Formats: sequence, structure tokens, C-alpha cells
Amino acid sequence: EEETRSSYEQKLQVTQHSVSKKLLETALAKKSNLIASADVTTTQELLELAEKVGPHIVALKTHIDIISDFEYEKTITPLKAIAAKHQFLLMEDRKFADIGNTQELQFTSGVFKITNWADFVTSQVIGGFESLDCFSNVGVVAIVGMSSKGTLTTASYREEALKVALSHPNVIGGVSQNKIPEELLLFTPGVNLADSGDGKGQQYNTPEHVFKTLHTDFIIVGRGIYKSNDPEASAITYKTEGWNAYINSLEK
Ligand code: 6AU
Repeated sequence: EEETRSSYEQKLQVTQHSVSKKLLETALAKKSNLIASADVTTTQELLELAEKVGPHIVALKTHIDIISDFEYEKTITPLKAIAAKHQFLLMEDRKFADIGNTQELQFTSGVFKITNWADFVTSQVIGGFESLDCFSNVGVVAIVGMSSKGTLTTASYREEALKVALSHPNVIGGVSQNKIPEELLLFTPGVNLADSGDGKGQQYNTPEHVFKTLHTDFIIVGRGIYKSNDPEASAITYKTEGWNAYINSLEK
């Protein structure tokens, strides 16, 4: 059935969280709902990609633990400067999945010190409500449903995960392949214009599909951008497709 969705302006008026506000303001300012997933494995590739796609995205999503030459000063300091220059947020896709005390250590310690630089992080909610308390200085995007074939995020799991997500003040949204309540921002990965899968379980949809049927707020695109011959041109394509799909999803 066709229902109307809230616009970014409407969501901006009701949201309480500073990170949600920043994301929505950036989306409106750049006319973009694109998050580029920088699943590259060297600092140079990460910084080059950030520089190229930066003007066109609302956030750059990292898996910081796949950077083989990670050094805080060499990797994070310039990344933060590029993010400030091009006005995008940093989303660390750590998918925390442990007890609160361990998550707190993983968030604040080790070499990555995620707490010092990420604007928002992904976390499983499998550890329960209190496991999310340690993320009070960032936004949390809860993993509600996964995009891969055979995922265990069944309807009943998603329902319980949403209860945690909706009740925790640190949570700004969810990652899902299904609709979620409007109070949460919806982030949808598994978006690719050329492929329907990757032979490793990933399943892809188009921007049009995820805005129309899921009322997504932000699309997350990895290989569609960083594997392309011209990542900047691809980012512009996904940005334009995503924005047009959003505008179309507002119309009844
Ligand atoms: O576009 P791709 O397939 O190259 O990359 C998709 C990115 C990867 C995944 O780790 C991530 O999105 N992802 C997530 C996230 C964002 O949490 C959840 C999920 O269900 N599927 C998925 O692909 O960096």
C-alpha cells in the first residue's frame, strides 16, 4: 500500500539528537542522501576516496579496522580535515556486539579510539539496552536487519531490536531492509545500480526501490562507488538517483 513519508524538513523539526539534525541539515544543504562506504584497505585509498566523493555525500562510512597501515595521525587527522572541508560526517561501521563494558573499551581504546573522531557508529543491539549506554557522545545506528542472504534478522528479531532502538536515547536510526518507525532514521545498504549480488551473499536493490518501498532516509553505497573507474562520477550518479528517488517517494 502507498503511504506518505515524512520529509527531511519534517524529521528535522521533531528530532532531538544533534547527530540526526546534522545529517538532515547536510542532506538538505547538499541535496544528497548518499553515504559512501569506504571499504578500502590503505590510508591513501581512504583519503583519496574521501577527497573525491566528499562534496557529494552526507557521510563517509568506514571500516577502520581494515586499513592495513592505520596510524591515528596519518589516517584520522587528515580524514577529519577532509570531512570538515567538504562538510560530511564520519560513520564508523564497527557493528559492536558485546556487553556494555567491552563495547566501551572497543569504542574508547586500542589504536582506533573511535570515540575521538566518529560522529556516529553502528551497533548490534543483541547485548541489550544497557550495552548502548557507552555511546553517549555519538549517534548510534542500530543494526535491525541485514542485507545478506540467510541473515538471522527475522521479523521477530527485528521487532525486538526495534524496541531497544526506539527506547534508547543514543540511537538515531537503524540499518534495515524493511520499513522502520518514522521516529528513527533509516539507513539502507545493499544498494547498487549495476549488480543484484556479489556472489558472497550480498543482495542489492536500486535507490528507487529502497525509497519507494522502504521510505529509506539514507542509502549506503560501497562497491558501486569505490570500485568504479571514476568514483566521483559514480558518487554524483548515486547522489542524483537517490535524491530523485527521495523526491518521488514524497509524492503520493
Ligand atoms: O555496497 P557494498 O556491498 O560494497 O557495501 C555495503 C556496505 C559494507 C557492509 O559492511 C555494509 O554496507 N552493510 C551493513 C551496514 C552498513 O551496517 C549492513 C548490512 O546489512 N549490509 C551491508 O552491506 O560496508
